[in-house]
Amino acid sequence: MLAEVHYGQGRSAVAGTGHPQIAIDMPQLVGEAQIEIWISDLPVSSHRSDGLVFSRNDELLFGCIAAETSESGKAFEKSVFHAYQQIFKLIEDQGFPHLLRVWNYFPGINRITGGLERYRGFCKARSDAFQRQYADYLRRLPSATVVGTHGGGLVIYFIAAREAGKHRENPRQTSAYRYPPDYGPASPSFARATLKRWKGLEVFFISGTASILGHASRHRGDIGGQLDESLRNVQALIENTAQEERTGFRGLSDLSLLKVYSRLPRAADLVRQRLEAAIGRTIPTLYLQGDICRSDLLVEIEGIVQVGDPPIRAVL
Ligand code: 3EB
Repeated sequence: MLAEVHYGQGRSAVAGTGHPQIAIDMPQLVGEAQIEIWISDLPVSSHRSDGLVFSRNDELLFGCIAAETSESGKAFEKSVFHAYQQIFKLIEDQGFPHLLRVWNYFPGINRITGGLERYRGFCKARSDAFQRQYADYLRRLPSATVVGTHGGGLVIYFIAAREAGKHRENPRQTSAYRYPPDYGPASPSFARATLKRWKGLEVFFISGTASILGHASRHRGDIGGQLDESLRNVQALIENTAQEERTGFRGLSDLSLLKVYSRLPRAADLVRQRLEAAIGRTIPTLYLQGDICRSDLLVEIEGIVQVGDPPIRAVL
């Protein structure tokens, strides 16, 4: 096992004398409690270093870091910047310098402190960290998720590789790193998806995907409409990459795992019904209550496609 991620009420945290054990303060909305488990067929070793917990095999490193989140916007931005600097240092030192995928969870994502929404402050600090680290930072941006938790601190977990993955964009959406300044002082530093291949084996990491066309939010106040738009975005992303990269997967039905974040717990049944109507009930799916990074967005979905038995796999 490379890592396990638990969801539910209780402060977010990372622990592990062995592999990383991550807790995210985000209630599960549907079904029995599930654990997100990251496994590998290759030998795995686990380590700690300066507040980071990580495990690795010959191909990949899975790491996590937790930090306190202060009420002050400036102090929060500092801790985000510092966390990213620690991540960059770790992956360089360990010989896995290429980030593939990053998950970011923290409370109060839409709260305004010091005149700036916390998500926007997060984006500023993350962007500063990437720009300071990489001269060609736009080409290094990994796929990502940023979702708001109930409480606890900042938790970031990530997957890095020895060789770069192929970061992908969505033909229906403006690249997030080119969003106009209306959405905050720094554009969000992430790619829409990342494809990683080892001859015949593939992992396709799909970033958190919401009801955004171009750069505009769509279907305000309509969670069903937002879910359908998000699914069309995921479908376009998978199909476009499948065509251009000639992958072993083709479309939505090839998804291996989905995570669905709903801002409103009472909408969980509607979201599940709508999702199952579109893609059936066979894809393992985790439904979580989380706050989406734009206050007009109610739902967000992310996923993974796995072809063959790649050296890292997620199961629920
Ligand atoms: C969006 O497309 C919706 O800031 O890393 C989704 C996934 C979103 C990742 C990020 C933000 C991020 O802009 C929000």
